[in-house]
Amino acid sequence: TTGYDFRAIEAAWPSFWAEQQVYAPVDDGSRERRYVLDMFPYPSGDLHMGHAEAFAMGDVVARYWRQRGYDVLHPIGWDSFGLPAENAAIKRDAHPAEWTYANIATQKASFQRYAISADWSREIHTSDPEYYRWTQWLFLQFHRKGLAYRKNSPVNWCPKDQTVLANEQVVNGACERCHTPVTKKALNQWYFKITDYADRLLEDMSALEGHWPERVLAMQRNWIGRSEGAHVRFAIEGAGEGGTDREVTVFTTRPDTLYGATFFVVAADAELAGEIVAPEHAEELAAYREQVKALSDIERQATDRQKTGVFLGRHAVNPLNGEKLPVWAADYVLADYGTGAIMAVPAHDQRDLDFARTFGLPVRAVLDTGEEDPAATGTATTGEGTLINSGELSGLEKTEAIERAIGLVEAAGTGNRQVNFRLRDWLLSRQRFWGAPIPIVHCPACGEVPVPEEQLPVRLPDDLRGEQLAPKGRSPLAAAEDWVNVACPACGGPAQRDTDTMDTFVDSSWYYLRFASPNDENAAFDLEETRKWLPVDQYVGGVEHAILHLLYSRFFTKVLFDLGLVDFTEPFKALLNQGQVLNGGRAMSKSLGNGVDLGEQLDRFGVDAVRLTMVFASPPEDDVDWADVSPQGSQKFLARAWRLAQDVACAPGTDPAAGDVSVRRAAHRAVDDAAQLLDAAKFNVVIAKTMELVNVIRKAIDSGCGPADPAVREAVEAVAVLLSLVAPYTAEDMWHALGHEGSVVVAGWPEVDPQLLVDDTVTAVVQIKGKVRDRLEVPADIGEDDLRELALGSETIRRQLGDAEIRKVIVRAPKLVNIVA
Ligand code: ANZ
Ligand code: ZN
Repeated sequence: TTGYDFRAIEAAWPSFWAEQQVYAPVDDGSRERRYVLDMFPYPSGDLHMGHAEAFAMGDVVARYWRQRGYDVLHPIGWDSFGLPAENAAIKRDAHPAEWTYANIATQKASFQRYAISADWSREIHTSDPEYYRWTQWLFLQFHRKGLAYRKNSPVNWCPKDQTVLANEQVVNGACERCHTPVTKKALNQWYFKITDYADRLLEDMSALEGHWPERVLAMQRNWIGRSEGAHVRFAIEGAGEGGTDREVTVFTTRPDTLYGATFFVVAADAELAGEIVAPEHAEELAAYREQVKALSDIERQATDRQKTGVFLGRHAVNPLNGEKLPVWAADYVLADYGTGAIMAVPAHDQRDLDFARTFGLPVRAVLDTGEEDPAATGTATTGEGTLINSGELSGLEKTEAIERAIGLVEAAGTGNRQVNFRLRDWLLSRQRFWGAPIPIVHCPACGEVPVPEEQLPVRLPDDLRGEQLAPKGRSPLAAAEDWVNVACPACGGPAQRDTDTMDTFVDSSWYYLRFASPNDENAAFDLEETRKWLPVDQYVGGVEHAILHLLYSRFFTKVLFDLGLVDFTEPFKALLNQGQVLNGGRAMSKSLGNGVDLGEQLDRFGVDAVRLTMVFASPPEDDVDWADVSPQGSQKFLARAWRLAQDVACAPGTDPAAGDVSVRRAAHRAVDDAAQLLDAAKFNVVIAKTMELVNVIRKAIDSGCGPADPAVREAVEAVAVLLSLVAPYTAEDMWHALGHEGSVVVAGWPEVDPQLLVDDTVTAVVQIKGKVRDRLEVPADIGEDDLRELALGSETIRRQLGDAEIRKVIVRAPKLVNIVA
């Protein structure tokens, strides 16, 4: 790496970039705008290898688009509310803000060293009152629309964090953050009505097809979980008031199997179970419910678990055939899916069959699928087939029977076609301190009263710290009496603030809009500014956000569209999921002791070498194994590229057209390939192409046309621009060594001469017995075999030869073929 001193280079350029304001959009309407966004970081400590990868990828896009002449918005900010800050504050007897803003200062310095081409003038913090004021304002708009509501229901409870969790935050039955098994707790909680948007969230995905990773779309589709079927109403005998019947609706995707229903199940924890149970079975149900409480939804639905349940002493009447089915309560039926009650068809549903076999309930096949009898095998039959034992449905194919059954119940007034979604409303309240307070006052006289907009923000008290923030099962805000007790905004009487704070996913559901007008004091975001910049053209972030953040943001955007606050319905046009950085094939972790410290890597190899390594290691969506890569190699390559610029520096440039044509071809080809590869997000291949070009130039300088050739200068300039996407310091240094005054950041993408992309060709002559019969355009470097094949395959030649026997073919590539027939 002779002469290449990355430390000196890193020291040389930051002030120049700051002076030139190269990363701020021009914003004068003279150019097409593009918005590139990396999922904003959580200020958990210092920058780590994961950030280094993700932000290197997003920066390639931002820097590339700038070179292509777009006006690029590439902002950055902080997702700065959340539990880690609060836990740290409890431990250190501090206020969460102290920890948070100290971390931000550290990380920001690292981001700047890492030379992310972000416009820092638009920096935002979700924990600033200037920001969360608008989070609260948005909550109030949702509330006004009936899209934010409170209900009492069993919710996911993390016993360690002592707070509720959204369904999306429960992973395999455990808290996604601390992995503690999640339990259920009945609580009065705030929800956003995302279920109202289930259909649109699903339908609008068609516009994302091809621009978002397919697996993310699949995960969202699955999470939304649209099922087509029917609601069918059963009468539960004697379960109504005064011994009358009570109607209970089930959701089924298989109304064709109505004749195969042999029992009826309600979710043990649904209120319904308690309401319909016969008095003599009530005690048994209560005991069973205690047992169910401790289980997670995942455990409850695990297929390998022994089925449990209790008979409720009631019977449900099948509306199609009048048959009486015993009613059970069981935990494999979930209270919050469908209607919380099912008709059980053990012959064709494995869960029902397992239950039937456990409790000796009858099994009746109603679809002949050609498979073996489920009652005998213990395996439910789920294939296609023809209906049997099913009255008027018998003889129909499954899909016809589904339609007919829906028709029958609809005609009888005992049911209807129904689409059901797995998606639940978004539980947004948290019993923790470090979040945006919910701007509602509870008044004994007026009920739920929104805090008037002009009183926003409802600020967090700043005198709570340390132990006072420790989780106690209710929000720490509840203990701040001065803060809690307020006059009711409606009647002026004594009232109390809502003491919960919002899920931090609320903060991140709209931050991409705030970047359009980050300092607006009169609005969450400015409609005109969002029109200019949004939707985001390229979003970059980890696949761990496939459901939570991305689904919530899509929901927010649709609500804001309906409120007339934005005029688009999808926030992110294109999404790139970068891979993870591994070490030795495993994710880096404390327990494995395989963590790699980013700062140390930067000190050793330099920023550019680390960035280049990240990008070169693999396609952006693949993982990078740090044990397999070579930052040293990257550094050597950068030194090699850098030396080219030093060699050319002393040779003043003239018209490149006068230069060596093979060097020119190589450069133009590389630039053209790079553009296509960048558009296809194959960043790693762009580096490979740049390396090839560097080799070509080095040869030309040392043993070809020499450093003074204008084609060499042109090619080295191309290298500097290509490198500016990944190695900003080195590229800037090269650019100035080449005699430029401005920044390489805005040098502009080199213009490609299409004529230089055409491969060299020559005309080959094909003779038959010495007479010229055809001429072929062939590559100048064609081999003998290829040329022979081309000649013999030519239409003209085949016609001329007819049936004549070929005795000999003489080939002199690339110019001559002589056929002796
Ligand atoms: C009768 C039936 C027969 C069913 C059959 C399936 C197969 P998806 O596709 O996920 O929407 N179900 C309904 N509500 C439920 C709940 N709360 N907890 C557990 N299971 C529930 O599944 C819909 C099917 O799951 C419904 O159709 C119902 O069982 C069951 F051969 O009804 B089916
Ligand atoms: Zn009041």
